[in-house]
Amino acid sequence: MIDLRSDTVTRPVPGMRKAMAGAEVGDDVFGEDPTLNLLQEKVAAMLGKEAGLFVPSGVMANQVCMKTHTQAGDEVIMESDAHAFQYESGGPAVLSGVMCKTVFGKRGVITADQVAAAIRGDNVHFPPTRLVWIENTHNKAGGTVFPQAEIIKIRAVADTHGLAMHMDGARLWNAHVASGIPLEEIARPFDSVSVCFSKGLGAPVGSLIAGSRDFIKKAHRWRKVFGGGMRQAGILAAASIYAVDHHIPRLAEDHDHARKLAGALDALPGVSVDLDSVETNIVFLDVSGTGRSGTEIEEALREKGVLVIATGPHALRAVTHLDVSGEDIDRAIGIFGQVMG
Ligand code: TLP
Repeated sequence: MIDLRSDTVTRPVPGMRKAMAGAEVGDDVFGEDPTLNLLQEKVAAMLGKEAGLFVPSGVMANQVCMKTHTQAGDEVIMESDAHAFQYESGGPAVLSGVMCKTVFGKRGVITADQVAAAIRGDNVHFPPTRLVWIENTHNKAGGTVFPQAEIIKIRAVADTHGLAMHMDGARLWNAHVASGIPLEEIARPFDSVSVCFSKGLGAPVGSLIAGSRDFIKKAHRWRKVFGGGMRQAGILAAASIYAVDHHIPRLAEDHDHARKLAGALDALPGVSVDLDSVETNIVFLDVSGTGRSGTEIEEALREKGVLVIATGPHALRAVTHLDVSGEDIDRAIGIFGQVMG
C-alpha cells in the first residue's frame, strides 16, 4: 500500500527506535525526565523561546495554548478553515468557553486588514477579542506557507490592540524548509507556538508548546488539568530529538514529491489541482470533472494499492512523507492514471 492519507502515518525508523530504547528516563510529573527536559530546552531554543512544554498531541498543544491565553467569553480570531476551528471537536468551546471569530482567507492566509476589521470594540455587547491564531503551514488550504511579511503586519495590529498571537505550527518545519526562513524568525512574532514531531518529522507521538517562561508555567498547569502529565515520557522525547536532528532538511524531498504528484494528477481528465497552493507536502484534488464522487475514487484507488482521503464530495487529499519514496510516487501516479483514465 502507498499510504498518502497523512504524514501522521509514518513509522519510526530503526535509528529512532534505537534512540527510544536507550533513552535515559525519569518521572516527568516530578520534572525528573532528563531526555524530556533536554527536548524541551532544545526545541524552545530552536524556536527562539524561553521555555518549552512537551504534550502528547497537536490538538492538546493547541487547546492548552488557547486555554492559557484566554478566559471564558473571550474571542479568538482565526482563519475559517483553521484546524483548531474545524477539526478539534469543538475544543475552543468545550475547554476554554471562547468564541471563534472566523475570517475567510485566501489559501489559508488572512491579512492584517482583515484581522483589524475583526477586532471588537470596547462595548458591553461584544466578547473581548483576546487572541489572533495563525496556522502555518495551513493544512486545509493545501499546506500553504503563511507569508512572513503579513505575519509581521498582523503582529503590529495585535500590539495596537493588546492581543496575543499563537501559531499552530504542526507543520512549521515544512514552512521553514519551503521558505528558507529560520525557525526562530518565523516564530518571533508569536507569544506561543505549537509544533508536532509526529507529522513530517516521523516521530510516533509528540508535540511541543514554546513561549515565555511565564506562559509555559501557566500552560504546564493546564496540561495537568487536561490529563497530559506523563511519566517516563523520555522514551517519546528521544524519538522527537531524533526527529529534529535527522528529519528536517529531508522535508524538501516530500515537497518535491508533492509537486510531481500534483502536476501529474492535474493533467488527468476531470481532475484539477491548484498547483500554486502546492508549496509543501499536501495536495488537494478537485475531482468534480470526473463525474465521480471523492469516496468512489478513494475506494477505487484503495483497491489498487493507494490510500488517500476524500475530504469533500468531490475532493481528495494526498500527503507525502518519510515513508513514501520517489518510486512510490511514480507508482501512485500510474495507479491514479488507471483509476481516472
Ligand atoms: N491534522 C491531521 C488531521 O487531524 C486532519 C492530518 O492528518 O493532517 N494542527 C494542524 C494544522 C494539523 O494538521 C493537525 C493534525 C493538528 C493540529 C492536530 O494534531 P494531532 O492529530 O497530532 O493532535
